[in-house]
Amino acid sequence: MGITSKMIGERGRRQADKLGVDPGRVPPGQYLTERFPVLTVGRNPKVDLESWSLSIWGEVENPFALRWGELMAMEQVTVTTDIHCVTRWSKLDTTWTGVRVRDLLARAGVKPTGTHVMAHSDGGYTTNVPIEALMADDVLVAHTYDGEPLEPDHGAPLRLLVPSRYFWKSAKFLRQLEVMPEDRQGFWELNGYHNDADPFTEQRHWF
Ligand SMILES: Nc1nc2c(c(=O)[nH]1)N[C@H]1C(S)=C(S)[C@@H](COP(=O)(O)O)O[C@H]1N2
Ligand SMILES: [Mo]
Repeated sequence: MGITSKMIGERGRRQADKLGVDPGRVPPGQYLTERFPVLTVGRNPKVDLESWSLSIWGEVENPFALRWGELMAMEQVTVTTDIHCVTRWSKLDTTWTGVRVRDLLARAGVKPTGTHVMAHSDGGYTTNVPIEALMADDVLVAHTYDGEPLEPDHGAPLRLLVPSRYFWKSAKFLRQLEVMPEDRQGFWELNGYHNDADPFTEQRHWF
């Protein structure tokens, strides 16, 4: 008999038990890792912070682009949260610093017609998230992990962090947040991953 999702999930819960943390924090079919695996389609982009910008556009009243210094001048928050990758690793208590996506969207003024956001990365990676999911306290555009600037492999200089969804929704090398009037699928969503990606109900794949 092969390794099943249930067996892996039980491993994750046993690990949590051992660590003295609530096993309910480990979604079904996940195991805990202390490492920080790297999953990137293609190469890391070469980034020049002088010409770098983050654009918020689409169904908004005031589209804008922030240069690096302007982003850093916004309110910075640090969150500690768990992350879950569809390849079955979860990492507890990861600490990130950046700007709340909620604040960026408020500054842009989302029109009533805006329902979803497409995150666009340097290099063409995309992923879609409902606006509602981006309003949470722990959803950031993050530039710092564990007190250190993001490493290139983890998305430097800036990545999206959406802890409530499988980690492919947390686009690395983030450059644009496009507010959309309807849902549209991103890179992995078009390639068979689930549109919604809730780890706790194992929304891994469409089929
Ligand atoms: N731009 C970009 N962002 C991306 C990816 C990617 O290939 N390109 N991979 C996603 C996937 S599938 C995962 S699991 C996480 C991995 O983040 P990590 O490499 O920092 O662990 O990044 C997500 N964000
Ligand atoms: Mo992933």
